[in-house]
This record gives sequence, structure tokens and C-alpha cells, in this order.
Amino acid sequence: MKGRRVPRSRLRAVLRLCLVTDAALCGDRGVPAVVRAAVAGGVTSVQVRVKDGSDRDRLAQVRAVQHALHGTGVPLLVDDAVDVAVLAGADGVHLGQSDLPVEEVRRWLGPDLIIGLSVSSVEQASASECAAADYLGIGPVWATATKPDAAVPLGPEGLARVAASAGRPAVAIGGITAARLPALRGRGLDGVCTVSEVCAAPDPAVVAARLRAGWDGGRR
Ligand code: TZP
Ligand code: MG
Repeated sequence: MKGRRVPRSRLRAVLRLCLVTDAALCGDRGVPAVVRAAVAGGVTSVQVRVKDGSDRDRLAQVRAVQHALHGTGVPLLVDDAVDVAVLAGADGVHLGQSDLPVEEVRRWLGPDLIIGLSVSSVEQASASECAAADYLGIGPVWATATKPDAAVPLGPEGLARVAASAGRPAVAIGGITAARLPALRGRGLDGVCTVSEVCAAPDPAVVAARLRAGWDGGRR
């Protein structure tokens, strides 16, 4: 691979508003159409997440989103499936605590691809394996129906404690809406991640624009 596809200097900007896809919530519109609208509204990175499906479904969805993102400069990450990310030529992967070990994935992928890691506690955010991750996804901040097996919600103050021990770029996830962005300000975050707020929105571009403006306008 030639150089890092997403330069480290761009990472924090890329993390400002992360869309995590959910095909069921996108419905008949399809994931690529929702992604295109969300990017038009201001989403800065897209993570393809396919929980109920085969690896072939996952690969097909990643490739369809990749096509939708072509020419936008918005990076594409794959949730969990490192092999699919490599095969599709994605910009990175997002791993959970029970996915492949981050350090081994880093050795496999080398420095070129972005690796994100989900954490739900100060202990997880302080673990030595985090050093191999480019960024941490912290959550859930609030209760969410999107991930039924999510850990106990941290709340904004718990989130700030986890972010303080991250020592690397961090984004928040779980129950995030435009109305809740003020509660996330000054908590040591580089950005926010959303699934249902954008994927289930009647107009994903409008909701993404509202989230982006709310975050960019108030994060300092
Ligand atoms: N990880 C922690 S909470 C969550 C994930 C994937 C789901 C967040 O979904 P939503 O709809 O933005 O609350
Ligand atoms: Mg995962």
C-alpha cells in the first residue's frame, strides 16, 4: 500500500460526524442512498455495520457503499469484519471488545488503515491494546434500541471520564441526537457517531446537517 490512505493529520476531522449504517433502518431507500444523503448533509465518515447477514452480504453492502462514496473523499470503515475490509479495500475497520485483538489486527493491516475500537469503561479505555487503535468509540452514552446488547449507559459524565483516559482521538455513540449535543460539549471528544438518528430519518441529509452544525458550532 502506498502511504496512509487517510493521513493521520485528517483523522480528527474525519471523526467529527460518523454514520454507522443499519440496513433495516434505511429500509426500502437502501443503504447507499441514505449514505449519499447523509454525506450531502455533512457526515465525515461512514462505518458499514451488518449484524444479520453473511460475509457475502457484508462484502456486497460494503462495495455498494464504497460506490456511493466514490469521489466524496469520505472514508469508509467496516464494522468487525477485518477480512471484508481488506478484500474491499476499505479505509479501515471498527472493532469491538470481542472481535479480533487490535494489536494483531494492526500487525496484519500495517499502518495504512484506520482501526477504531469500542470501549465502555475507563478500564477498557486504559488497556494497553488501545495503543494499537487510532481512535476509540465510547458508549453507549444513552440507552439505545439499536444495540440491544450494549453496556450500561455511561451518561455524559461517565463518558467524559472514559474520554479522559483514552489518550487518543475519541468519539461518542449511543442515543445521540441533535438535541443532546450540548450535553456532549467539553467532554474531550473529537466527534459523535449515530445510527438511528440518521438512518431512520425521513430526510437523512437534513438530520445530518443539523448534527454537523450542532457539533461544529459548539464543540469548543
Ligand atoms: N455501539 C454502542 S451504542 C451503538 C453501538 C453500535 C448503537 C447506537 O445507535 P443509535 O441508534 O445511534 O443510538
Ligand atoms: Mg463490533
